[in-house]
Amino acid sequence: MNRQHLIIGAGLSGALLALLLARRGHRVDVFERRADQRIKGYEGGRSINLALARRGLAVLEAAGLGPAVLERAVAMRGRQIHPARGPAAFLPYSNDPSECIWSVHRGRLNHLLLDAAEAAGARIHFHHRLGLVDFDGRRAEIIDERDRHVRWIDFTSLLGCDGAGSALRNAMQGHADLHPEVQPLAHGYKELEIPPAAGGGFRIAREALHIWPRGGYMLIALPNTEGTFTVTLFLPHKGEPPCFEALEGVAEARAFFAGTFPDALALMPDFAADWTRHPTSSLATLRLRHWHLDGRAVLLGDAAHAMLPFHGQGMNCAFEDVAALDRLLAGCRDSAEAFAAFEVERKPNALAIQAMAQENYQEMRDAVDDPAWRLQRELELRLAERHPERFVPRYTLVSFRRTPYALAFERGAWQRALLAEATAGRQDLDGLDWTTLDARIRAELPPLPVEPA
Ligand code: FAD
Ligand code: 8RB
Repeated sequence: MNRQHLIIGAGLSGALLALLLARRGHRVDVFERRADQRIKGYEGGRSINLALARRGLAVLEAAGLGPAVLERAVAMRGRQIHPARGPAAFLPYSNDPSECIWSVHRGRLNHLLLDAAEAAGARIHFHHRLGLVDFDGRRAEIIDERDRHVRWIDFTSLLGCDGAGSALRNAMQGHADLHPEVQPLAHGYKELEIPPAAGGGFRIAREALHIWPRGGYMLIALPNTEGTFTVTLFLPHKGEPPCFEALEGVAEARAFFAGTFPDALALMPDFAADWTRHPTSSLATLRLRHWHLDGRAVLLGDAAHAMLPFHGQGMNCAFEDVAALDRLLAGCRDSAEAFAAFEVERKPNALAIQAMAQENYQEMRDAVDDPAWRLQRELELRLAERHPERFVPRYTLVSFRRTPYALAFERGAWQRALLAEATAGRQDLDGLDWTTLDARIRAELPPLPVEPA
């Protein structure tokens, strides 16, 4: 059957989906609004990195790209906490050295995916933007961004990989109500950079995700292979200072950093230039009731479920979406059936990771200083040792396992309630009733399936 699937967007999910569908022998055309970044260089030369977790890596490995991706990745084995006062502290994510998240270069990862997709036969049309869609006639308006030339292209189905501002989603919404719900975060973000040390090399610990938690806001830094760190400040847009509105001038921004993140400021010689050049951007969670229009169009990745960044799972979730859609398209009778099954499978998981991403902001920016929180972590570790197949910390389920997000969320909620209850009013774990705790865990948490390495 000559199915004409048009993929909209050649970002992370579009490029990977093109690769998988082309390998299955589909004719694949991808339309990407932007220029081919392999020619011009990414983000104006800026190093933007992403945290790749087990579930995202598993999809890349299945596509045969594991070694190429990991070759230039930096392992992040824990949080390096930089408190307001006192020395930095390293909190490992796991006792198992294979359990780490990987900092990967967005541009390089996208190059790799595009090269592989083209090698598999996909045709990627850069400078081509989706405009209007005639869903009844199954024709899509594709606009050449260079000369505004417009073509109408016939399709069997449109696969929406066009990101948080999805044009396909807007077109679908004009045809049938998807019931979109946008939940903006009152905090925005700005990116900065720590350059390499004078003789090359890293100016702060290399194999860590750095966090400067400050209660109402935070600064983070992820390592790049070249010795640089991409730094992100998360802060309220407006209101009681500190907020972005009160830091419009670079002098105010520098004074704020000098008072709040003096150690980080000392590592950023280009602070003033970065602060003025890089925009302050917004964050939001997007939920849709419907992800597809029968067999004619489907949304995946950020287009379907943009999320907050605080669990580092947007790309990982998008890659899982791609793997699921590829499997369902191959296994179902037609695209209507595949898209419906895709939505049923993925929507509960997207909702769960969106909720967990929201929660993890609180956790990153202040919980680390709280003695009650630390006692719960201590108990969590002890219970995980006693029941390695049952009591697995939620962070581990999300980042180092492929447990469906919805199940991680559910088990995490149960575990957290137990931790809170068992440590309530306590200073330490002395005299805990381990027998009862063990019994409750055995009764309520079935063993998790063993995952392939
Ligand atoms: P995108 O990768 O955004 O791709 C969308 C593509 O569609 C783009 O190439 C765009 O040009 C194209 N497009 C848009 N409109 C049109 C149109 N009308 N016609 C044609 N093409 C169009 N996730 C993680 O898992 N870990 C992280 O650490 C992490 N860090 C992040 C850091 C930053 C600064 C940001 C912004 C995001 C981060 N994310 C991270 C989230 C992750 O980048 C996204 O979830 C992921 O890229 C989603 O993939 P996507 O394919 O849906 O969208
Ligand atoms: N999008 C990340 C984590 C969790 C780390 C932990 C958090 C920046 C935009 Cl904020 C953040 C994590 O709990 O210890 N893993 O990976 C990545 C994160 O931010 C990325 C760099 C980011 N994502 C818009 C900005």
